[in-house]
Amino acid sequence: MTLAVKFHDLHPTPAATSLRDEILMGFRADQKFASPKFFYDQRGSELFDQICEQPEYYPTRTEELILAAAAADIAEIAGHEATLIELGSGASRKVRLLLEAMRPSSYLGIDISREFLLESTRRLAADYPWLEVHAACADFSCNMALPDGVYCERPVGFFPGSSIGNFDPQSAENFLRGLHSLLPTGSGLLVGIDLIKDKATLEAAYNDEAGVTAAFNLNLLERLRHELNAEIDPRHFAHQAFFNEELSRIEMHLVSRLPQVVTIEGERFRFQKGETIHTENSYKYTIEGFQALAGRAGFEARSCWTDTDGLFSVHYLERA
Ligand code: AVJ
Repeated sequence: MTLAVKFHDLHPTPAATSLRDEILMGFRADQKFASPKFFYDQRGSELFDQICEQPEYYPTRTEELILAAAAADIAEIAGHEATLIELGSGASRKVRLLLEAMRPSSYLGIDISREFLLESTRRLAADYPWLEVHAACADFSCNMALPDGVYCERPVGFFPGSSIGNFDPQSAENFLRGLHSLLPTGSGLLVGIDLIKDKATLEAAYNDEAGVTAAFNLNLLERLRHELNAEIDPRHFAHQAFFNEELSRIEMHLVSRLPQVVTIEGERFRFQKGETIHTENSYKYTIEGFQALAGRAGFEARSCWTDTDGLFSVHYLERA
């Protein structure tokens, strides 16, 4: 019995220079922006976990219900002894719903947040002694290779939580096409996709009463203070999240509460009152819309499961 997690450093590793360069580039733009991948420092990953427990944030609990109900079906399609590869594994909680039914021979968790990844994969290894557990710290939004020694004949990708919604549809398609060239024919890809629904439900999920999503959004500025010595006061910004119906996406912004100048790495950035930093997009799809997108990237829709209210969907795609 081994509790050890085999750790792999993947290329590209999420480097500090990427934070600096990408943040500066985003702040220089007319519409200031920051990639949502920068939310996930240690504190941000913890806050995201708390978001998942908020009553308004339906995606997590709904996807967990769907996965629990579909686990046997999924196992039947995927077969035993697969290598389960989770992209953006975070707390590695959802995968637990699949492990007993699927009995994969190994699990690889890939996440941008290194310490968080190590903790959660160690817990996983302790709880499932029969499972070979690997961890790789990587920014999978860049082109990525799988680490040596993990690769097996039947990889099944696991991309839950509607994380793919952070990409715009064209980038999501390109991302899937990247996985298509990485995976052998017949590989599976299990993807969670949040569905288009009424505006009130969508907007409540990103404006929870307890203010956890606001804290998550504002924590980005704390990160810039700590890691880039930014002179920026989080109290001078407000959380904003709304559904952009035309583009079918939730947009999150940090709104400047007053005219101000902030400094990052010695560079000054002016904000007017009401001006925003665009921090996240979360695209919502119809089932047909997502299947068409996956099809363009070379993945065939094998199966799709939803909850009775049609809030969320889980898709089993097969690399054609
Ligand atoms: C991890 C990208 C799926 O878009 O719902 C949750 C992130 N941001 N609340 C989402 C998030 C604010 C989440 N994803």
